[in-house]
Amino acid sequence: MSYKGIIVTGGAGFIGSNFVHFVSREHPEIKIVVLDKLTYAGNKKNLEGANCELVVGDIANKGDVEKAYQKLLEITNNANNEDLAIVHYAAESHNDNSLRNPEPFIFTNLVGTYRLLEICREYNLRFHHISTDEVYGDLELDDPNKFEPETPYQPSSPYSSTKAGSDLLVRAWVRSFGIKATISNCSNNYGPYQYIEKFIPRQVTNIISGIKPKLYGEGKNVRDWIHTEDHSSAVWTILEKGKIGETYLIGTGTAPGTKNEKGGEKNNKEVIETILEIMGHNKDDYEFVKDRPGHDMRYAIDASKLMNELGWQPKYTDFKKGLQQTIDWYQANQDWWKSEKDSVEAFYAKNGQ
Ligand code: NAD
Ligand code: TDX
Repeated sequence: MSYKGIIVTGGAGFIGSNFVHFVSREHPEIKIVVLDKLTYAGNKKNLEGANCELVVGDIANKGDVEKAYQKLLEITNNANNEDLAIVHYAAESHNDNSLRNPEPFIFTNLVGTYRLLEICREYNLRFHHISTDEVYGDLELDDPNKFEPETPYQPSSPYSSTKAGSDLLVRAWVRSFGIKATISNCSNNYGPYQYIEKFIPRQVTNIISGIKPKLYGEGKNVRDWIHTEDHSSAVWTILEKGKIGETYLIGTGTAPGTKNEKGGEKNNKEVIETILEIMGHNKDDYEFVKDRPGHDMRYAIDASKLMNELGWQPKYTDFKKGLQQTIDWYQANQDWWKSEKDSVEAFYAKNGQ
């Protein structure tokens, strides 16, 4: 499948903007409209150098969604709807925020996804829904199983439950209305442009700012890290070769018992120690803070379906190298995050974190 134009929702956020840069670079002939509300997590600067049109608007607002579609028609010279797609990244994405105020999660993640599905239904547009491994709940540290597309949903937080709900809306719209949609559930991303509330950029910018990194609980929780560039190439592979109605898990690991079984799995303590080491500090120069309520213990993705059926492979298999590049980016782009640092830390401090 080839496309003449795509709408990328949430394209001014972390993963969405990395995807916009990926498509601009790898497929410059494709026209891109970014539909983004520019919440605290969205930043126009993330799109500098990318070839795209930004429509500032809310995915939960029918008029704003229609405006983005009209803009796409305009810049593709009225391409046929069969040649157009919506790639849906926009979300309220932070678990800690969802524990303090779930309301925006309901509007953006649920109502917003509904609005996009409806416009796809009206104009017969291809839809790809970006979701998360968190919909599957969590695993024990010693559980021999990993998440697979068929794993039952068991979300823990307001964030993950609204993402789970949005996935179910997509499945229902495929079955009931024949929407041409696919879903991907990806593990934890790292890389440039990630807002500094999230684990890795928070700790990197803490160290640069002379603040000790903060580890929730005992630091034993495991996340399955993937570089955002690999996430982008996986989404592109699904857009090109994915089967309508299917769910693909995106991660760097394969099935239990196979060679790449461990994928990007690392506990938070290991990640902090690696960051400190790369940045030339003592490995134990961090502090433990109050745990997150309902904190998921472990995520682990089996991405063999994507690898075997669609032939995708990750490129960033050396976590330390990817982390080094990410740290370099935050060091070189202090103007991008410095003005936000105090308010983000004040917010965490209020919560004992
Ligand atoms: P982010 O918070 O960095 O960016 C979200 C973007 O969506 C921002 O640009 C924001 O302005 C925009 N947005 C929010 N509400 C909107 C609305 N109502 N209308 C239009 N735009 C709106 O998020 P991220 O980390 O880049 O995550 C992107 C997607 O990937 C999300 O769907 C998330 O669930 C999913 N995901 C994230 C991870 C991860 O590790 N961060 C892993 C797996 C899946
Ligand atoms: O300061 C911190 N200290 C700490 O120990 C922060 C901010 C987090 N943590 C822990 C909590 C998690 O175990 O680090 C781990 C990662 O935390 P987050 O960056 O908040 O990510 P997580 O909750 O795992 O969710 C992320 O991955 C799945 C994204 O934020 C989601 O959008 C995505 O769906």
